[in-house]
Amino acid sequence: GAAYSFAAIEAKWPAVWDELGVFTPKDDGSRERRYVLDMFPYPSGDLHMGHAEAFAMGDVVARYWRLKGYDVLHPIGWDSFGLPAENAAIKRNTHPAEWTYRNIETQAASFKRYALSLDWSRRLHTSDPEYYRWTQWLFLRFYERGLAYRKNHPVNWCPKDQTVLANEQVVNGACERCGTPVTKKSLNQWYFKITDYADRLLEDMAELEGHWPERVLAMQRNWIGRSEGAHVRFAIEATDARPEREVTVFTTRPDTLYGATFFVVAADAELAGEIVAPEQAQALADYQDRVKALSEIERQNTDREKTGVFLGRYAVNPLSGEKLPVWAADYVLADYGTGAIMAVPAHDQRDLDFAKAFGLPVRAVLDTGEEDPAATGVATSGEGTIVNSGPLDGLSKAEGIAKAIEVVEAAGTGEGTVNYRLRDWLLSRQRFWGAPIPIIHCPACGEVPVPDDQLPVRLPDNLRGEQLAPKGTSPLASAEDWVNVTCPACGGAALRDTDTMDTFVDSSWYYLRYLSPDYAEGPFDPEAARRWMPVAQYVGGVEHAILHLLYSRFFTKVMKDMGLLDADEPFAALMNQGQVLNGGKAMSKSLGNGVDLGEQLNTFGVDAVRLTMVFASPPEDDVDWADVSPSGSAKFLARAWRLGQDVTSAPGSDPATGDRALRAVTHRTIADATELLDAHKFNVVVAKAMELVNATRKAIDSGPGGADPAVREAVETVAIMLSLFAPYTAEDLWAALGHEPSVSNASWPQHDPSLLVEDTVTAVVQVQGKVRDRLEVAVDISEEDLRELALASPNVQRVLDGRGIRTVVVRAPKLVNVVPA
Ligand code: ANZ
Ligand code: ZN
Repeated sequence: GAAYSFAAIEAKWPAVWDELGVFTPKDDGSRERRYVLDMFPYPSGDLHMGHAEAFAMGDVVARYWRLKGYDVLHPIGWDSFGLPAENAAIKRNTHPAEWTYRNIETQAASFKRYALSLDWSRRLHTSDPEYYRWTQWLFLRFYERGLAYRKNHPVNWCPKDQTVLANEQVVNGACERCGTPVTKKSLNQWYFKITDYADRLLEDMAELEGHWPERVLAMQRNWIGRSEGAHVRFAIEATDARPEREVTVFTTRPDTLYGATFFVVAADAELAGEIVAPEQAQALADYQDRVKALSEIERQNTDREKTGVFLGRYAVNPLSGEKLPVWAADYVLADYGTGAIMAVPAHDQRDLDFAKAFGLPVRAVLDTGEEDPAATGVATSGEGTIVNSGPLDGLSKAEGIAKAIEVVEAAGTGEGTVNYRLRDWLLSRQRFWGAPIPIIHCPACGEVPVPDDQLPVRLPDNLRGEQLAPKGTSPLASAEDWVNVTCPACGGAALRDTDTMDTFVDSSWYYLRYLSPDYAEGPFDPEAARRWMPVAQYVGGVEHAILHLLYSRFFTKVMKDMGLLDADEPFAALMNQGQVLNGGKAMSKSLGNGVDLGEQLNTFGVDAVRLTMVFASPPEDDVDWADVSPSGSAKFLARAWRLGQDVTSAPGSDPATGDRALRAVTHRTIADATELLDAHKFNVVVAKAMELVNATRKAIDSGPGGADPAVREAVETVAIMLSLFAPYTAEDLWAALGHEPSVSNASWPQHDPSLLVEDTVTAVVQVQGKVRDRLEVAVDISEEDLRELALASPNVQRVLDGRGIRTVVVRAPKLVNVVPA
C-alpha cells in the first residue's frame, strides 16, 4: 500500500478543516458549552518549544471535550503591546507596530501548521485600536468607581528600562525583564485599587480549590498576605523642640505589648524625618543616605547585620506607660502595615537581632518553657502562658491577643484590624507601546476623563526609532500635536496624560473580548459572557501564578460589580504545563542548548512533535527534549496509520459479530482512556493508544484478520484517540476507514461494560517445573478438564517424548504441572 508521509498529510487537511469550520462553536444552545483557553502568546519572534508544549496540552482538552459532545470555544489572540517591540523599534528605527504585526503573522502561520483546533474567527490583538479602545473604556469605568487613582509615591524604578515596575515585576530586588537592580524613585503614578478587593480575592479561592494547582493558590494567598492583628497607637512624648505626636503600629501579637522594649520606624518613611530630635537629625540623614545606596537585593537579605539610628525620642506604651526609645531602621518597611512597629525582642527574631546589635533590653512575656531568648539569642514563638503583663497574666497566647485588643479598644488607643501584604496595582508606564491612559490634565478642571465617544485615544503613528527611547518621561510627551488638546470640560488648553498602561491591564480581560470580538456597545456582550463564562479550562505557565491571574480575577470581580458579568471567577480550572528542557536545563542562548521548533517540525512532522510532547510526561511535569524520541513517535504514527490500509470491512459493519478478545482490548482501552483524560494523565492515554495499535496489528496479521468488524472498531478507536494528539494522522486514518471528514465530528466512544468482564484466563502448563505452554481457558474450568487440555497440548507431548506420567498437579484455572515417570 501507500507509505506514510507526514508532509503529504500536512498539506492535505488544513483547507478541509477551514472549509468545514469544525472548530467554530455552534453557540446555539444545542450542546452544553465549554470554554477552553490557552494563555495568549506574546509575539516575540516565532513560536518556540514552550508554546508547542502548552498549546498541545490545551488542544487535548478542547478536542476531547468536542468529541464528548460539548460546544467548545477555543480562541486565539496576541498580547501584543509591550517593551520588546519598542526596543526593537528603537534599534531598527521603525515603529513598534511593524515588528509586532510581522511576528504575529509568523506565529499565526506556525499555529496553523501546528493544527490546533482553534476558532480563528475570534482572533484579537491587544495593540489594535479596536481592542485598546475597550481597555481605555474599562479604565474610565474603574476611574468613575474610585478604583483608578493617581498619587505621588516612591516606586520601583528600573534604571535600564527607564520605567516604573509593579511590585510583582520586581524579582529578588531586580527588574523581572532585564535583571538590573531596582531603585526607588518618587513619581506621580496611576494605581488600581486592587486592595479594596483583597478579601474577596482571598475568599473566592475556596471555589478554585481542587481545580487550580495547590501551589498557585498558595502563592496567591501569600501574595495577598492577610494578617489578623491590631493597630495600637503610641504617643511620642513631646520634647522642647518637638510636640507630642501619635504613631500607630501594626502588630499581629498584641499579647506581647508588655514585652515591647523599643520602637522602630522605617528609615525611609517620611515619619522618621518628622519626629527625629534635632540633635539626631544629621545622624538620621547619614543613615538614610546609606540605606538609599543599598539595592533592594541587599535590603531584602534577612541575614544582613541589623543597622539603625536612635531618633532621640521616646514612645509611651499605652498599656504599661513605659517609655520606649524610638529608632529608625531599614528592617522595618515603609510600605507595610503602618511603617512603624513596637519591637518585642524576646518573641521576634528580627527585633532580637536588633536589640543585640544595639544593647537594648529583652523581656520575655510568654513563658513557653524554652530557654531565655536574651541568653540564647533565639526568640521564642511557641505557645505558653503570659507573664509580666499586668491584666494579661496567666492567659494563653490566643486569649492574650483577644484580651489585649479588648483592653486597647476600651482605652481608645487601638483596635483589632486586618492587614494585607497586597499593595495597589501600579499601572502607569512611561513607555510608548501600550494603551494611552485616557485622561486629560486641565489647568482649570484638573483630571478630566476622555469622553467615551472620543475613544480610542490612539497612539500617534509618527514617532519612531530614537524618539521612542526611554528618557524617564514617557516618549508620548514629545508628540506635541498629540499631547496638546482642548479640555472636554471647559474647552481650554489642556494636556493628555502621557503614560501608557501596564500590559497586564490588556491581558486582564482578553478572555471576555473573544466572546464577542466585534461587539461595539462595550468591551464584550454581557449575554455572550452569560453563555460562556467562566473559562472551563485555562492552560498556561506557572510564571503567571500571581500577576496575570490575580489581576484577571480582580477585573472579573469589578466587572461583576458593574453588572457586566455573572461570574465571580474568570477561570474555573487551571492547568500549568511544565517547561521544555534540553539536557535537564531550561533552553537558553548562553547555554547554547536551544531547540528550534521549526526544525523539529520539518524533521519529524507536526504530529510526531505533538505526540512526543504529550507522551513525555503528565502535562504539569517538565519535558526534557534530550530524553524523548520524536523519531519513535513518528514510527508509531506510521504504524497506526498503516492499520487503516488493512481494514477491509465496510463502515458501519457490526462489531458485535467480531473477535471478542480484540473487542475486550478496545473497550478496556476506551474505559481507561476516558478516566485518564478526565484526570489529565494524557501521557498514559498515549501509552494506551500504543497498546491498542499493537493488539490490532496482531489481530490483523495473526488473528481474525482485517475483514473482522472488531478490527474496524479497534482502528476507529485508534483514529479518535489519536485525533487528540496527532490530528493529521488521525484525520487521514479516519478517511482511510471510509468516513467523511472530520474525525473531530466523531463521538468519543463509549465502552461496553460487558466486554470488560474477563471470562477467560491464561493457564500455565509446566513439565517438571518448566513452562511449556499457555492456554486460554474459562475461569471456571474444572480440574479434570484443565488436566485433559494440558496433557493434550502438542508442546507437552513433544517434551514428554513418549515417557509415562508420574503425577499431574492441577491448580485450576491457572496452573498445571506434569511430572514424568
Ligand atoms: C510585635 C510582635 C511581637 C510582632 C512578636 C511579631 C512577633 P506579618 O505576619 O507578616 O503581617 N511588622 C509590622 N509592620 C512591619 C513593617 N512595616 N516592617 C517590618 N515588620 C513589620 O507580620 C506582622 C508583624 O511584623 C508585626 O507584629 C510586627 O511585629 C512586624 F512576638 O509586632 B509584630
Ligand atoms: Zn478644563
